[in-house]
Amino acid sequence: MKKQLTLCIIHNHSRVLLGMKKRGFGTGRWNGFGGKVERGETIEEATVREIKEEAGIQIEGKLEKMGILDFEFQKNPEILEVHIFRAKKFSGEPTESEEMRPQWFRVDEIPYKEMWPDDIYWIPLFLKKKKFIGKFLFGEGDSILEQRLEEIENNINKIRRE
Ligand code: 95L
Repeated sequence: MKKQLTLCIIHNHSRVLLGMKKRGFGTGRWNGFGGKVERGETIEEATVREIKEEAGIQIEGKLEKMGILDFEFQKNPEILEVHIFRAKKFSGEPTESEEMRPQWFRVDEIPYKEMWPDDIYWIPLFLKKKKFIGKFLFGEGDSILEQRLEEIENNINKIRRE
């Protein structure tokens, strides 16, 4: 059984908005904004809700679906299916929450060393507006044991995945 999660990065011109995770899973890393999809909610609705909760901003305009990545941890049989979105327009001012401290980064100064180790592989595709699917298996200390990442053509929803 897979658990569905969302991940949204605001990407506007030469900057991206990331958040320093202050508690829970991934504490101490710069993350995108997101979380669990709740019952009765679409993946897009969850994406909008989570970024409002975590960064205090309202997505305006379109959410662009960029990829789906499956994450598996050796110690946990549950696979996380993470739906990755790009948004450009928003209203409000990014504000620190109990969970996240938002900060803008220039796209050529993304702090990969303080991020999840898979980010260095797929964020460059994301920034080039390429769509992708993949899978990462993490071992001890979040080392990457296996990885698959492929760029795909449009229409992400029509791609059948194993
Ligand atoms: N910007 N990237 C993330 O926020 C990110 C990247 N990789 C992950 C891998 C496993 C996981 F559980 C979470 C993330 C994650 N939040």
